[in-house]
Amino acid sequence: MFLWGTATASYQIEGGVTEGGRGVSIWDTFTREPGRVRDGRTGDVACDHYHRWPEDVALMADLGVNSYRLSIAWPRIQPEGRGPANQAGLDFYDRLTDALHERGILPAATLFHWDLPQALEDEGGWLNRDTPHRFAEYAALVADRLADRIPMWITLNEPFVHMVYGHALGAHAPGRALLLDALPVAHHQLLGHGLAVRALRERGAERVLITNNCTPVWPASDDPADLAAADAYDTLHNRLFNDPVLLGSYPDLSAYGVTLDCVRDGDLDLISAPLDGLGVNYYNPTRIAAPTTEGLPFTDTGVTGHPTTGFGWPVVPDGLRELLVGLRSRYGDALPPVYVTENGCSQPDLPGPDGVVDDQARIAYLEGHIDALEQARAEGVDVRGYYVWSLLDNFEWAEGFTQRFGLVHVDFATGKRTPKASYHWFRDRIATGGDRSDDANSPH
Ligand code: PNW
Repeated sequence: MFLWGTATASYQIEGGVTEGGRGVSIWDTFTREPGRVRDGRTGDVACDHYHRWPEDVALMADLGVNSYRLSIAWPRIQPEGRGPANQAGLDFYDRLTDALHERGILPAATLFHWDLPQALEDEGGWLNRDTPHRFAEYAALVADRLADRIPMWITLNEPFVHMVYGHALGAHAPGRALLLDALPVAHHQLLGHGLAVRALRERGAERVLITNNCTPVWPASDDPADLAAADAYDTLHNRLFNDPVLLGSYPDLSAYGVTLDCVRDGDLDLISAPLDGLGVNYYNPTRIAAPTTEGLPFTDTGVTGHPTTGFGWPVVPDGLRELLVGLRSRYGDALPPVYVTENGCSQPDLPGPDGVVDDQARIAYLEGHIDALEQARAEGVDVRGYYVWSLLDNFEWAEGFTQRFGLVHVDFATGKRTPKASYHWFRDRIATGGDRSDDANSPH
């Protein structure tokens, strides 16, 4: 069964940050620091999904999706990042899981979508080699309760973005600006992934994945300096996170004057344990030229000549086909089935006078990308799922509530949900072209 779904993340939708015994996460801390988030906004309430989840499950049931990618908030399970499970936290996800099953929606749970318990950050966070072990302990607690009913697990969401935005540039929590000194955050997240895979397997988890943010890299020209820069960018963005998981080795970084000193014997064996799928988040391609600033081996020139989203990101549907076909040719038989675990766009969608949100640009975006995915499948890539980012307009990290990615409009003053035109479009697409059972690809 091909999985058609929507994706969200705990801190972006839940709110209820002091309820059910939840501890403090790095995003609670970060959003309270002046100047970090647009308009000084926080995820304290967000979409109030912590209280309104039955309504959100009903929205998904009406949409006709057969899967939902949610994330579990680590500080709800271990408020201090270690120790026994907080039962109230597990109870929340337990109820949600059962409600999804009642509506025929398979839960796909991400264990880490960037909301680290603050107590662990205080001990160095992902710069500390102990954190991967804490992560595996947390994964075990969640799996002990839910592995019998959650058929698909994603260890990490976009370790690249968490490393770069959170630790190299400081635009996301925890707000560290270490530039290339952030590299241990890559390895420690991946080690955490490997240890969590083992913990999940020991508890009978059915399907286990990691989700990487991937981008096709376009050199700005055929000039050897531009080609070398594009190769460097591809190495840091894509290969640094896919190679160790799929091939059991890191790409060579020595040309950029950096080494991963924190890798120890046995780490890569854990990190490369076989997976049931690779989660891929795709938003846009990247155009790269020779470096113009000291310290970085490339310059991101921006892709021009395409429509742009509300975020200003270029809309290049064929980039998804290029990415998927490229993964297949780079990794060959080492590439497990692929799930597109996020794809979507922000638009400044507001209800018209009639209350309708007529987001034609999102419909065009989704249609183009789903067509590109079908094309990649026709070219032989084993793709088994597609999740729209996002079900709901939500807290878009450093941009606060200014970037709306939802199929469903949320009025953040009242919490009111209004399905957009794209919601109705996606429902029709799933109902007609979508929910094909193709037995050759069925995991059961
Ligand atoms: C992803 N970039 O983040 C995340 O998984 C989501 O939580 C987020 O809401 C969504 O994409 C939209 O931004 C990204 O700048 C953040 O390349 C930044 C980038 C890519 C993905």
